[in-house]
Amino acid sequence: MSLLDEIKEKVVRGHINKDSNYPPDLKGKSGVEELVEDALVQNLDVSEILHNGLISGMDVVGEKFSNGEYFVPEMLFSAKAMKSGLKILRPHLVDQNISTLGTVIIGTVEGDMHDIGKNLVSMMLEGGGFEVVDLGVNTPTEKFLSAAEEHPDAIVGMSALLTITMEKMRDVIEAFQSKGIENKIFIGGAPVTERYAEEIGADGYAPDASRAVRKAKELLSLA
Ligand code: B1M
Repeated sequence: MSLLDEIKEKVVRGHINKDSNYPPDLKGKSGVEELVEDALVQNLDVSEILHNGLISGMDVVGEKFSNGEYFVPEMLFSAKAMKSGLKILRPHLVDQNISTLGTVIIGTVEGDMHDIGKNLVSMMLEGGGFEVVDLGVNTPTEKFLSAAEEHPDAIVGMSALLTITMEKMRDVIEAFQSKGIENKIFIGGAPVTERYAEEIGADGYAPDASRAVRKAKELLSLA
């Protein structure tokens, strides 16, 4: 099994590191942390580690949840394992020396607790030279509004992973419009599409973290 496949498998099993007790049969064996470190030592491409190891592991978790093989606790263990890997990759995704191109306010919409994708977008934006104001998860409309009022030149990014919570994006955009707040808004997240972005009047859509950076530059007329 390749190192990337091993990372993927350990994300699927939710095994963080050698000391983790979960799952019991893997205690004492390398987990996501050790394997991501190994991959970096072996000079594997950071983007490969991210996409073909960590993210593809989460895709399998999603399939297992859909077909009833996994429940919320298993998803949570996998999410923790994924985050432990992302933490190690972070310095490689974020170059601290790049000057600020502009500010991006970002948050996962109200009712939605998914933050892995949003955090990845934040990291890539920081790596791309943006200052990020991260509002976290379950972000009420008012919080987006007050952050935008505080940062009138910033662009606003919203993330949603649930079909029911993505409707909150529409509410936020309507609230911005009715208050005459003109910050540009872009959106993303697994159920979100370009067409949906157009429908609700968002200024942009990005399907993944690297294209989120491109979109942010485009919205600030930097691309
Ligand atoms: Co949830 N969950 N979950 N979950 N979960 C999904 C999203 C689901 C698709 C699983 C499934 O059924 N196959 C499903 C949603 C179905 C739907 O509505 N269409 C689902 C469900 C149903 C639920 C609950 C309702 C389960 C329950 O309680 N019965 C519940 C809801 C809780 C809530 O939010 N209120 C729930 C809970 C959870 C956990 C807490 C256990 C955990 C989240 C932990 C965390 O985030 N801290 C979790 C997880 C881990 C998932 C899956 C397995 C993985 C999500 C993930 O992190 N992917 C997910 C299935 C899946 O997506 N395969 C699933 C990896 C991440 C890198 O990708 O977030 O898509 P993603 O981000 C991408 C792009 O979308 C994009 O860039 C990122 C990187 O390329 N992107 C943006 C994201 N935001 C962007 C913003 C941008 C631009 C691009 O601009 C601003």
